[in-house]
Amino acid sequence: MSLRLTAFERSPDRGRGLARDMRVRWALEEVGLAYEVLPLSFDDLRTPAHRARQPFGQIPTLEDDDLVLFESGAIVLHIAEQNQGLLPDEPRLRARAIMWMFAALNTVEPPIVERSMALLVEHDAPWQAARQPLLDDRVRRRLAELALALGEAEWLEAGFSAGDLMMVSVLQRLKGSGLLEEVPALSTYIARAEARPAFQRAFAAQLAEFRAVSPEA
Ligand code: GTB
Repeated sequence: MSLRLTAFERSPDRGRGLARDMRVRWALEEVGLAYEVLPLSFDDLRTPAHRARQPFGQIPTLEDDDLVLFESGAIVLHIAEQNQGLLPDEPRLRARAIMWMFAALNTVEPPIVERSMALLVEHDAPWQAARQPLLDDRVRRRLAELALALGEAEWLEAGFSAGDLMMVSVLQRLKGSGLLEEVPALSTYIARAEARPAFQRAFAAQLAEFRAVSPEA
């Protein structure tokens, strides 16, 4: 089996592991699969060769022998379904874990991405100052609801699953915003996930790749 992942050649996050290849690396490490990385520049993303892998010209993609997948959620689900360790075997428990993957991608990630895009690309817009508190509150609401669902538990369901992997990956984009710090239960949840050896290995790998092309960093 040969696995090849596409990632930014120079991630704009400068090795903070916030781009969506990180969740795939983490999943691969959790199940113990080796993979190679194809680093792509922003120009490479627009080439026909990459569009054939990813019609929207984005990373990540995963080539699993002759199977080509895009969409980080679909890729992590594929890894979790084909290997032991990220989804329970029992069908109803498995469905619950997959449900949390969808919740992360469809319910929690959109307000987080909208908020960070507003800060990144709309910061000079005349409406930005009035809109920002609204975007912050939308994120706050989701964080409070998620913290309530998590309660005192370590993970969203009985054991760590692809649902937690995806949820934590989505929440990490809020680091430094101050919003996570308002919800200590979620900060602890993220720290617990980041302490996993598989996360540590994935994080170190992407950081080493970034440093190799940006020695000044
Ligand atoms: N829904 C797709 C998926 O989940 O795979 C979304 C993929 C996506 O948004 N990819 C981004 C991309 O390729 C990189 S991850 N963008 C290039 C383009 O569209 O031209 C998003 C991202 C980028 C940078 C940071 N950062 O620097 O903190 C965080 C997240």
